Amino acid sequence: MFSRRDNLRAAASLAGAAVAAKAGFAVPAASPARNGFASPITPVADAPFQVPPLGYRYDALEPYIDATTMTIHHDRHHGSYVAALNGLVEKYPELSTTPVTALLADLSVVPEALRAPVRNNLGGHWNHSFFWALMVPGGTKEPAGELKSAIDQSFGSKANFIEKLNAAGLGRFGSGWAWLVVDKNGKLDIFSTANQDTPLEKGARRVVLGVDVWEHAYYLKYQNKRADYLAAWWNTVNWDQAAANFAKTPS
Ligand code: MN3
Repeated sequence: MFSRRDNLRAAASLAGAAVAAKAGFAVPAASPARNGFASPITPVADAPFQVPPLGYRYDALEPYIDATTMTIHHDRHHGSYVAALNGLVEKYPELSTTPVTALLADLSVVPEALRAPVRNNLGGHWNHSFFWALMVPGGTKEPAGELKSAIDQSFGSKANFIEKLNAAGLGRFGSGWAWLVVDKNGKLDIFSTANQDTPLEKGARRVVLGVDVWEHAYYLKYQNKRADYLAAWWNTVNWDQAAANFAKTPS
């Protein structure tokens, strides 16, 4: 799938992204050549919405998440949300000028006829952009600093926390996500959202961690065994990114 040149390019971008992720910087804007793939959805250079690059290779999360799943998930699923958003901008220009998080926190400002597609596609874009940045090859093993203390205080231990978040993901009937957030009272909370609904809509002050439990995130490798996918997924978590999400000043 990759030429040698693409592999070298991907390796170089991986090194840069790892440094950026460690420092808690946002993932840079998409460059389709950078990941060395031909996307089925042709990116438009000046389109208002772009799929952010993974920051690591498609096979970098193996054996936990396979390269084919990552490729389809990132390029096609996320790509389709972005393509739909760029189409929606023509009908609703404010979509490209209003901060994404503000719109998702209060979808009532979106004209009613466009609210469902904005909820689904802007939610899908935000959720997946968050998700790619939350994973890193090899994981970073352990929460650190204030996030570790907060998890221990709220859930007793990291193991108990993981059990509760997995239960939220397993309990989601159909498609959705499981989240760790800082709620409006400043407390850690775990819940699940359906479809591409975001935790922002539920009033989360900060979103710390989240996992995609749509079948498209795991079916090729794990089939119907969502529990096995969830157990494996923890090996990919970038706890440094989660800690940065936790520490972020509320906007
Ligand atoms: Mn997904």
